[in-house]
Amino acid sequence: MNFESGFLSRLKRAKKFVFFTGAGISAESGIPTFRGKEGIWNKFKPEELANFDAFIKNPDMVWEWYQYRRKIVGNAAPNKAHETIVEFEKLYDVTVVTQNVDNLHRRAGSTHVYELHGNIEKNYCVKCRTHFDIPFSEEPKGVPVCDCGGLIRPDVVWFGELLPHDQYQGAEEASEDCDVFFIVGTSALVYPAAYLPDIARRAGSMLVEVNIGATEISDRCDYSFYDKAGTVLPELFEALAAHSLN
Ligand code: BJW
Ligand code: ZN
Repeated sequence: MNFESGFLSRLKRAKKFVFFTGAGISAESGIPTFRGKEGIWNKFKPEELANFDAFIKNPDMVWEWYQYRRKIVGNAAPNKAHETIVEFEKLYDVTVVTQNVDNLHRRAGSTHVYELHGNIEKNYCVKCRTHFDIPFSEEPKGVPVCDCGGLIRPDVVWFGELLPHDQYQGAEEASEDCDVFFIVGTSALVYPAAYLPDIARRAGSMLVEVNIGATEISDRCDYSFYDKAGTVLPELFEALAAHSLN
């Protein structure tokens, strides 16, 4: 991939990077995205599964769906895109803001990660809020139940639920104070996460999109690179290392 010299010079001079990521960055790890041709929501309807009412109405079915995804995530490993973001951390002040629940950024070694939509490795009781670690290797038959009688749910954010305040606040602050804001593998359709690129842009940051195709946000980006994140990010990192300022 060819990167303009002016673009590389701007990156080279920058200090603070935010990587705002979505399901597409984990696609090359074998984790399906939500929307689009290969998305899991072609097979399962979000309104039936990703909200609290659906869970209360049919907890076993929703748990079964998460068990299916827990298994995929448990068998997945970070890919080149996650790993390259860790490489960037050696040269820049990097904050990762992810909508993903798969924990792959931390597993790759990123140290500064905000998780806007929770973490599928964690669970809590809807009644007493006790947290439970249920290893991926465990496969409860039907929805697990707490000692207090409450149902145990995955610690993820469903439609109509608030994002974890500390995570969103941290993400907002990082977006307001960065030089370069990368948007990697997200359709940028889900709010309030999708406000962050505009917050960064208004604060003067350069927006750089990496996606296999154009999205909602493409028109507002300074640069868009249309290929797999596991291809673009390592190539960009290499080009940057080879680029000298004049
Ligand atoms: C690749 C690739 C490769 C593929 N390389 N790229 C306006 C303002 C504010 C809120 C709203 C609003 N309008 C509506 C709302 C409400 C709602 C919302 O946003 N709805 C929209 C759908 C319209 N938002 C909410 O309900 C949120 N809460 C909230 O607003 O609280 C306030 C409130 C409270 C009470 C009442 C009312 C308001 C919560 C949102 C929670 C989202 N949760 C999910 C599920 C998480 C749990 C789980 O995993 O099961 O989060 S939904 C799902 O979408 C998941 C994702 O994180 C999120 C974003 O998806 P993402 O990551 O963008 O994936 P895809 O599949 O859409 O895109 C993948 C991309 O990758 C594609 O572009 C591909 O091309 C690309 N790609 N391979 C590079 N190799
Ligand atoms: Zn309980």
